[in-house]
Amino acid sequence: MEDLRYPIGRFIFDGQSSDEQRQRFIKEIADAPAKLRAAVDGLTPEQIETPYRPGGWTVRQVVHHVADSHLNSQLRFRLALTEDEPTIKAYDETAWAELADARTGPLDVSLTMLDVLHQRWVMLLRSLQPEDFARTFRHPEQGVMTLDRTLALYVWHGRHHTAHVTQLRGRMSWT
Ligand code: NI
Repeated sequence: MEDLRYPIGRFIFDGQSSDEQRQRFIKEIADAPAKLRAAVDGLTPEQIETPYRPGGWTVRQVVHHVADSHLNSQLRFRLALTEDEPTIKAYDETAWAELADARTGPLDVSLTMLDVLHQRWVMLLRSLQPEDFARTFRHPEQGVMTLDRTLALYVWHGRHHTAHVTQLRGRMSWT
């Protein structure tokens, strides 16, 4: 049976990445905005207002959520690199997705935000040494996280939400 909420499965991480895996992940971070843009390309206004699953976010909310989420993640990388295991700020992603701009704003604003945000993120990631990926921050609810895990998580996160859109398009036979 098709899992509408987890089209690519849940996030799995086995502890540490090799340098080769990290380079592949960084390439995926670099390519992610274009993949999300391609996934929504050509959708009609009505299609953009369609929830990706019954009771789920609309395509529009998904796109704005990715921008909100990756903005927060990028900040966490910078905090972990410049402070000693900082406690980061969690946020209520469900409530953010209900703010007016996330419910009604043009997709292109967040797609453009992701383009430039990921350019800056990739510049940072490419400058890191292998040992930098062992640096940590503390999430107030989920505990201590390494940058290795966080990098893998946000590769998964981009693919996960892009798959919500591509899976919906396939299921609805939208071309
Ligand atoms: Ni998400």
